[in-house]
Formats: sequence, structure tokens, C-alpha cells
Amino acid sequence: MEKLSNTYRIVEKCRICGGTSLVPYLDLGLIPLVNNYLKSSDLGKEEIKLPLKILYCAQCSLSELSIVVNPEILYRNYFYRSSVSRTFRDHCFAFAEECAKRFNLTKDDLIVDIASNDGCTLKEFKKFGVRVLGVDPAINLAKIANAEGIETLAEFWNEETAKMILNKFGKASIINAMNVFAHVDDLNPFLEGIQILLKDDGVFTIEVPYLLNFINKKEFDTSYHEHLSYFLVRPLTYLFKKYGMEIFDIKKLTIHGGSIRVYIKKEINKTTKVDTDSIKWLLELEKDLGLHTILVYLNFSHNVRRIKDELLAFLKLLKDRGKIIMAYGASAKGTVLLNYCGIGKDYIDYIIDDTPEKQGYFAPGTHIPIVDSSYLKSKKPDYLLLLAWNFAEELIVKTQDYKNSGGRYIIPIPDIMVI
Ligand code: JHZ
Ligand code: ZN
Repeated sequence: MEKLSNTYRIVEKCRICGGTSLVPYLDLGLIPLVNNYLKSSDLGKEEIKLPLKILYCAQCSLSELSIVVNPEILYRNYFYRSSVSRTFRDHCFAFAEECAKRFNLTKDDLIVDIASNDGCTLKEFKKFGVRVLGVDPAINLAKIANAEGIETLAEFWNEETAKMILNKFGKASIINAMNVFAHVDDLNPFLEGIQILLKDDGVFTIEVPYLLNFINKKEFDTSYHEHLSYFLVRPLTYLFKKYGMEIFDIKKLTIHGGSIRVYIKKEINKTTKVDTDSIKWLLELEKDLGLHTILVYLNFSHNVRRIKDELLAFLKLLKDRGKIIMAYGASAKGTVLLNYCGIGKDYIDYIIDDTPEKQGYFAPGTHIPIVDSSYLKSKKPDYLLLLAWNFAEELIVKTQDYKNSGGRYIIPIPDIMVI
């Protein structure tokens, strides 16, 4: 494969501990960029496909991608809209409500959301009467959020952005980084930016998919070129200590197949009580499950190959019987699953997605057309492969008519389940 200049760099040392003992354990082959949805005029052109490989750091137990794709390519125009899922909107409301109560937020408090997407989280915070500001590099998303009354800067998060906000808006009481911390290559300017903008008694929170769930539930499809780091608590404790920050609480969450929310304060803030139990409990759990050694990861990789074989064999059986199969959720993880397993238009006729921006486009790699939910009625599939399996419940509830008329669902992860 030709190495496209300025497209990516190869990872040689761990981004958290600097260790060079990086052991590869998952290799999904060449996968397209998951956010690179195609127009019909793009279909004849060559598509970027890059190696998708995960490495385990023997020193701090971080899992990390073997390459880093230039963020300017990945994030300036972003199709994913956080607010499409009701489950996610509810999740954001619960978080905003918790913060408002727990940290006694008032109208003077500024809440900054990094990678604020279409303003989904900040809309919920706004309900509690606080000041809100979004930061997101996607120009298209910042435009949508601003039009909907959530002030948003179309910038990457770093020291310069933090200084600019400080001059214009003052210090922040809470800074959130939800589903973005794992996307960041150089954490130095990111955390320096937090130090600049956060009040001394302020709170920084991150939400990241939890590697423990990734391994235990075989969520291999949530690895893609955007997800550079796959976190356990262990490397996180190491990281924040290095930056003069302290984790004071961690919550396990069910969202996105299992995530953790980590609450962090500046070390100089002596007033916030540290819940050492929640941190110790997770650290011990990770150790007991063998996540601080390589063996578990190699076993995981073996399971991933098995899922591929089983899913392909099952879909083949359905096609041999003349069944019509469609998919729901043109998600990033769906693109990885389909491309890695070799499931294309020969199996799946259409992918339904409620995101207006994705409809009319074609899925990366497979070129399966992305359509709106009216296709469920007009094309009458026998089976619906849930590519957004993390929102299975929500998708099944919203497709009750399909279910009542005999339609079935295939949930691919962690093991094939037919409903
Ligand atoms: P969803 C995203 O990944 C984006 P994806 C990002 N890379 C990230 O870090 C992770 O989340 C955590 C559609 N849908 O959320 C919307 C409906 O159409 O599982 C989405 O296209 N109707 C930043 O893309 C897709 O499915 C619905 O009712 O893997 C879901 O994508 C629902 C619920 C979803 O994440
Ligand atoms: Zn490391």
C-alpha cells in the first residue's frame, strides 16, 4: 500500500508512558475511514483504506492503534450526530442533572464541552440555567449547533483554544470531554488547555469506552482509525498524576457498549473528597481479569476471528434460503464490522439511518446505500442486522411494526443473537 504523505504516522512509543514494548494483538486488515461516507459520484474512485491494528503497552496496559491518521482529514467535516439517539440524549440529561446538583451549578458557571458535536450535551446543561460553550473541529456541526442556540467554536482543543476562551469567557467550572479523549494523539496540549481554562476548584470529566467491556464483550468493531487509545483505569491514573491532576471518582456506564466517566480535579484543590474505593475497585477488577497482562488480549483476538466466521456463515445460510437482509445504523462500528467480515451488497441491500446527513450516501468500503426508515416498509426485509447494537433496545422499540409483521433482528456482538 502506498503511504500517503501527511495522511498518517506510525506509533513507535506509548502515548501515555513512553514505553516501547508495544505488542500487537488485533489485526483487522485494511479498513476504510469510517466517517468517509461516499456520494454516488465517488463510487468509481479509489478509497482510502488503512491498516487497523491494536497494540498493547506492556508497561502501562494502554491499548493503542498502530497508526495515527491526520485529524484534519478525520474531523473537519463529521457526519455523526450525537443527538439522533434518544438513549444518548437521556444519558446527557442525566449527566447534566447530576453535575448541576453535585457541583451546585449556578447561572454564573461556565460549562465547556470539548467535541460538542451538534450541541447535544450542552442543550441538556442549558436546561439548568448555566452558561455553555461548545468546541468542535467539525465546521458543519458547529454551524448546526450555533444555529440552534449553542455557541460553538469550530476548533480543535489545545492550549491556544483554551487561551482564546479564557480571554473572552473567563474560567470554566466544568470541562467535559465525552467520547473524544480516546481520539487524541498528543495529550500534552490537550491537558495543558484544561489546566489553563479550568478553575482551581473546577471539575474535568472524560467519558471513554472501557477496555474491560471491549475485551469481555468482544466489541472489536468499536476499534477504528478515530479511536487511538483504549483505556483502562490503570494508564489513566498514571496519566493524570503526570499532569498534576487527580482522579476523584469513576463511574461505570452502560452507554456505547460500556464506558467509564472519570472525574478529575487539579491536585491543588484539596476540598474535593476523593472516592478511593471506586478507583481501587476498578483497578483490582482489571488486575483480577488479567487485563494488565497480554494473554487475555490474544484470546480476545481469537474470538474476533470466530465471530467473523460465524456471522458470515449465518448470513450466507439466510441468503441461500432467499431471505432479504437489511441493516440499521450506518455507524462507525458498522463499517468496521462489515468490512472486516467481508459482508457487502451481496448480503445487505440497504442500511437504514435516521441521520439526515447520512441518507443518500454510501457506506465506506461496502458501498451499501444508506436510506431512511421508510425502506423498512417498502422493501420488507426478513432480517435486520443491528449495526448500532449498542442501541438495540431503542431500535427495536422504534421498529415495532416491522417486528409485529414477523421481521427479525440479528445482533452480532458479543455472540450472534436472533430476536
Ligand atoms: P453509534 C460514535 O460511533 C461516534 P458509532 C464516535 N466515533 C464515538 O466515539 C463513538 O460513537 C462512541 C443511527 N441511529 O452511536 C445513528 C439511527 O439511525 O452507535 C448513527 O448513525 N436511529 C464519536 O457511529 C448510528 O445509528 C436510532 O434510533 O459507531 C449509531 O451510531 C439510533 C439509536 C441510531 O456510534
Ligand atoms: Zn504505556
